[in-house]
Amino acid sequence: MKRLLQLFTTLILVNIFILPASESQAALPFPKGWSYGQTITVDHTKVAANFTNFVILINLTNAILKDVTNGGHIAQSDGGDIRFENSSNVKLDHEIEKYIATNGQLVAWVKVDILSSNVDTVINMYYGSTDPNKQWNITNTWESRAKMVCHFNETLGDTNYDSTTNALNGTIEGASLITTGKVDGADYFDGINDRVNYGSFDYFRSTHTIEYWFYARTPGSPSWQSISAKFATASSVYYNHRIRFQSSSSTLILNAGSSNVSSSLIIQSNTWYHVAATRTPANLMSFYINGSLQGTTIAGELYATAANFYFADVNNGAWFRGTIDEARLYTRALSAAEILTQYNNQNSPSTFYSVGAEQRLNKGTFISVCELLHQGIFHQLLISDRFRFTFLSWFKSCIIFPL
Ligand SMILES: [Ca+2]
Ligand SMILES: [Ca+2]
Repeated sequence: MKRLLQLFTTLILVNIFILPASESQAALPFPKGWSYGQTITVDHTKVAANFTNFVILINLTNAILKDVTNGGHIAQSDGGDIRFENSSNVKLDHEIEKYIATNGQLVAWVKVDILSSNVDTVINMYYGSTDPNKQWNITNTWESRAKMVCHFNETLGDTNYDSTTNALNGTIEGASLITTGKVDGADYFDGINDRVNYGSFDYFRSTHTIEYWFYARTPGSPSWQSISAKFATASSVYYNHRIRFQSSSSTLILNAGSSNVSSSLIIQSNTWYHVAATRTPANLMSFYINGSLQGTTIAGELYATAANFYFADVNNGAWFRGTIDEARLYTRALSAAEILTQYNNQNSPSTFYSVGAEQRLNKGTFISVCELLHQGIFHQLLISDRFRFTFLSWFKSCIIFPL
């Protein structure tokens, strides 16, 4: 043993050499185990206020985001190794709405811990990991006051699934699942007898926000179309909630009990619009289209009702002809700035952020600090400039560093 240590000591630093780095320098602070990454830089001019835990849409298609079996760099065929971090290496929760391994399409919702309206916010997307765990965390992506987040991304079945823990799923009654929505797929309604039924939940009589995208189709009949509605049983109240498209006057109208607000914006057919209605604790209703306030009113008195909430119908009439996508319901009133920022992001993801060139993990420049030939086996203790230590017991000609 003494002889061995002597030999070991003698050989320390005798033969220092530097192995060439196999990849170019990478500026990204890679988490351990991930090999590829890109920066995503949010344009602060598209962000209307400073936010915490703001969920942004990332919508990318890039051949490098195919999975490895299709020639790309994603390790898992469902995109499970895709990981988002802020610039301080704090993991960000996200939901993958869609990932196609064969063409590299990614639709993801990422909860950004700090989103600034003063400076651009940089988040990092990593992939190509040997970690078998799924990196997404769907339920943590959405805040507790989000009571329904339906992406309308289903391609089979008769259910629109809610991504929140509230599980407020919609039952599709006749509507068609189509692949061309505002964000990924959507539901198409024929204006005759198609709808989605969410049951008789009771969120409209207190503080809330409802928001979604819609696309009215020609011909514009019937002339009064309910895009979203919950009927009220008291005849003097009419609707606990309704957003209706009046195709004859190209307006959108929000009903809350006996109160209503009309859009100032002209609503065209065959065009996507984002609509949002909020109710504050003081019962102030605000009505937004494309992030722009259309008007306000004080909500009329509403009564408990067992009527169901529908998209595209109210009480078996005034059917909506068109498409609905990305619907959400919150038990808080989103601010005007939040609604505008969501609109900016979802309406044009590619101008909301810019994506940097792919970076590959720099596995470091390795320096052999200790070498030892013992019983015919060549040993090395190595240090890399990334401060990771590796001990190799291998033949010199076979030095490879799969960090
Ligand atoms: Ca969708
Ligand atoms: Ca039908």
